[in-house]
Amino acid sequence: MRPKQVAAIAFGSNLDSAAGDRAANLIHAVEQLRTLGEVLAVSRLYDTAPVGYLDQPRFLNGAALLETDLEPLALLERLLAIEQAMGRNRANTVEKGPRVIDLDLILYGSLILQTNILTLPHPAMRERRFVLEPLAEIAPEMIDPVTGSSAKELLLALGT
Ligand code: PH2
Ligand code: MG
Ligand code: MG
Repeated sequence: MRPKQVAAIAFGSNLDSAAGDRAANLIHAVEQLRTLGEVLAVSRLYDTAPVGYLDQPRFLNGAALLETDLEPLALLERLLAIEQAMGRNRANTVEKGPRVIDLDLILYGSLILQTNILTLPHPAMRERRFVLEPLAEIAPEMIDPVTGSSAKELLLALGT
């Protein structure tokens, strides 16, 4: 059996849901993460301008560290199940568009993985301040195994 691993999960919301506003959605999602292992750290919540698809409301973003027994693909399935249970519907939505909850698996220990359904580290993590800022807050020394840079270094590389 693989020993427990520490996964970094980035989360975001820019729509209200049955659970409430963006902050309520993120708090609810973090409570659900606690069913998947031990949540070691949770960042503060960052109000961010939308990136990629611009014609949508501002996001609230954050990150958590989860120590878990789950294998990466099993963890991904559980994250998608939490999204669905919170009312996220992937079928009829714009790619990179508004969503009640987005839970992205960013890092899984030092694992490098490339499959049709999951790429680790998350391929966009290095360009996304809304991922790196909360990650560097809770895990500044966590290493991106592809570049060998820490979260703090990746954030600094984005500039001001
Ligand atoms: N997520 C996206 C697209 N754009 N922008 C911000 N600020 N925060 C997000 O979480 C985000 C985004 C697709 O996952
Ligand atoms: Mg996602
Ligand atoms: Mg995302």
